[in-house]
Amino acid sequence: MEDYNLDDDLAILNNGSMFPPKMRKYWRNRYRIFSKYDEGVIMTKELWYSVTPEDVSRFIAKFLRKSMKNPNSRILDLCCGGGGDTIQFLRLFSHVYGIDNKQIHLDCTLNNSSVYLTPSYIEKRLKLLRCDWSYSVEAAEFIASKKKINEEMNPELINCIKTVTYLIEEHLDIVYSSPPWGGPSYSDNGSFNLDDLQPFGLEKFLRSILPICNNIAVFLPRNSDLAQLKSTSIAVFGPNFKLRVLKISTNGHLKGLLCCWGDAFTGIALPDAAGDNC
Ligand code: MGP
Repeated sequence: MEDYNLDDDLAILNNGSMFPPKMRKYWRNRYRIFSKYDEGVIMTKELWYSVTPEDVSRFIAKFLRKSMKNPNSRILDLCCGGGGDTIQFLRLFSHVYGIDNKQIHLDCTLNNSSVYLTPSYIEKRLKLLRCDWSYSVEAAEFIASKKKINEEMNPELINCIKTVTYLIEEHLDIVYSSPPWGGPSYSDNGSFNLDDLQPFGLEKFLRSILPICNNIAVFLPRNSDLAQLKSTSIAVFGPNFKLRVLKISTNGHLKGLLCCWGDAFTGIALPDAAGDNC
């Protein structure tokens, strides 16, 4: 930790005294983020401000599981980060896939999952894939064109084509994502512009997921522009779009919006949240 570089979002940050002032709230909240934090959780600097707190991810996992009729449902955690959501999905879903563009984050997801669950349980249920999703639209177009991969193509594109092909064959039931919002300053300018999500704005992000699944749940900033959410839904799914928005609060404090597009989520009663504070 002596060489810790405060500018490096991918540096491991698990020492409270190293936290920059603006990030100390995350360190103070570490046991709300991971109740088993002291049992070996590992986080990068970027993960501290983007990971879903445990009570929120437990609620999200219960709601998504309730939305599925098939007991062997398959869920993809796209941009799985430090695994906060992946861990809760693993408890309730028999097949969980995690994608991130950074190997260090996949390593954190695997490590943090093993703090909560046994290695054999994780091995049976979890598949982690490193993939840069910013190539996914190009990858889907390539797959649709039925062209053959040429080894001179960009290696990240080739990897993404292989990943998307694999995901199509796995017949996913839900794709969930809590994508990067651009860091802690997301709430500085009043309403959040959904074009600022990464790796794509919301419209392109939803279109990038549709080739692999029709049920999509995205965790979005609490200050998201709701008019833009509606116009984006119409642009992608047409005027009869099915969108369910859950406002997720803990202790009366709004944390974010769980936005769910697809038939699976309509008419599903909310799970009992009393024990989860959501
Ligand atoms: P926050 O607003 O930074 O914290 O994030 P909090 O505790 O509400 O701060 P306060 O000062 O307003 O009291 C709220 C929640 O949003 C976090 O717990 C994360 O789950 C989520 N979150 C925050 N950021 C910056 C991101 C992000 O970039 N990506 C994703 N996916 N989630 C984020």
